[in-house]
Order: sequence, then structure tokens, then C-alpha cells
Amino acid sequence: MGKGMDSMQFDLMASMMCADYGHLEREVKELEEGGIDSFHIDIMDGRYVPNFAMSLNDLRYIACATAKPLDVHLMIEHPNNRIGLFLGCLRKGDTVYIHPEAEYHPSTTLQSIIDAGMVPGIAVNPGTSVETVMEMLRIVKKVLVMSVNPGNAGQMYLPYVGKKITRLLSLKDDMDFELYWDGACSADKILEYAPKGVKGFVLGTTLLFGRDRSYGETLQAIRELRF
Ligand code: S6P
Ligand code: MG
Repeated sequence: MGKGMDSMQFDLMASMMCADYGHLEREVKELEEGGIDSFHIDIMDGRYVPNFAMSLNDLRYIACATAKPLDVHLMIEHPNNRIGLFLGCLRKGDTVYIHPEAEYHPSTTLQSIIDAGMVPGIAVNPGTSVETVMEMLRIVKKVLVMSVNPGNAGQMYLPYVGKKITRLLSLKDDMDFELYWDGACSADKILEYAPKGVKGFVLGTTLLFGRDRSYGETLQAIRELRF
């Protein structure tokens, strides 16, 4: 759990598609030692999004390299066709996010995730309205708000997503889900949205990776943000 000066609680997840693949085990250890809360695994199929990032073997490798929770973000068409492959790599309590647009019957897929003992989540694209996912909000425990279009790291924040985050925050307690941020996450976004109730933030190239200080130093600086 993240802890700021006034005990602000929030989770920090590392977007592992941004890690150094030449030294993946070392990356996992340095992030763990630096105090990361969980590992965010972006799985892409080159169809639902125009990119390939991580895949099943990367997921297996990281699952073996850490005891921390995993946060699996499936950016693939019809995840239900292959959901067992992914669930088989995970431990109970890990999170699986699907994109509702990628599935004919997303609630069936979410039920498979629940039945396997995992935490069910949906990822909501910038262009997807709250109305279209409203019923699924009753099923999921986590909503991953995309503040960039899915498919790539290193993109610009899309400001129009802010209004949707406000709307989702107003629904989360009644509908019993938590809200997480994915895309272009900077310190100012954590400063603005953690106090409003966003529960966790996926960290990529904007704040954590490819910088000239250690993961531990960066994570410590985030924990020490003054809210
Ligand atoms: C995008 C993916 C994200 C990114 C992450 C990168 O499709 O779901 O998890 O990897 O947002 O962060 P940044 O700071 O490079 O945008
Ligand atoms: Mg992601």
C-alpha cells in the first residue's frame, strides 16, 4: 500500500511491458525491493489492439519470479476462448481485466474469472461510456480506467477521460468496485486522483521506467508526495 504524508492509501503497479527484457528477473527483484505493490502484465494479440506486448510465457515467468499479486490486462479479442490458459498461470486473488468490447458475452467471461478464484475487472477505453458498462459494474471488483488508448506505452494523457473518472468515483461505493488508473500516469495525476478515491495507479514510462534513478527512489518519492 502506498503511504503519503497524511497516510493516503493507494496501490502502485509496475507496467512490465516497459521493463528491461534483457534482465527481467533483476527488474522484478528491484521493483519488489523498491516496494511495488503488484505487477501489471499487458497481454496483446495484435488484433484487439495494434501491437503485441507480453504473452503467456512472460506471464508464467513473472508469476514464478515473484510472490506479489499479478494484475493481468487482457487486450485480446474473445478472451473467453482462451481464458483458461491465463487463469492457469495465476494464483487465487490475482486480478484479470478484460475489455468488454472484445467479447460477445463479457459477463460470461467475468464469471469464469470469478469461478477460478481471481478478482474480476474490466478495462474501460477512453471512448467507452459508463452507460455501456453499467451492468458489468455490478459484477466486477475492479475497473481499470484507460487514460490513453490501449496498445502502447508512452502516450499522452487524454483529458476528456477526467469526467468519466469523476462519474465512476460517484458509483464505486454503491456498486462495490474500486477504480484504477492505466496510462500516462504522472505524479500530478496521483496527487489529484488518489485523494478523490482512485485506489491504484499503473506506472510505465511516464513515471517509473527509463529514468535515471532507481525504482526504489522513484517509488519512495511517490510515497512521500504531500497531499
Ligand atoms: C497500454 C497499457 C498500459 C501501459 C502503461 C504505460 O495499452 O495497457 O498498461 O503499458 O500505461 O505507462 P506510460 O506511462 O508509458 O503511459
Ligand atoms: Mg495496461
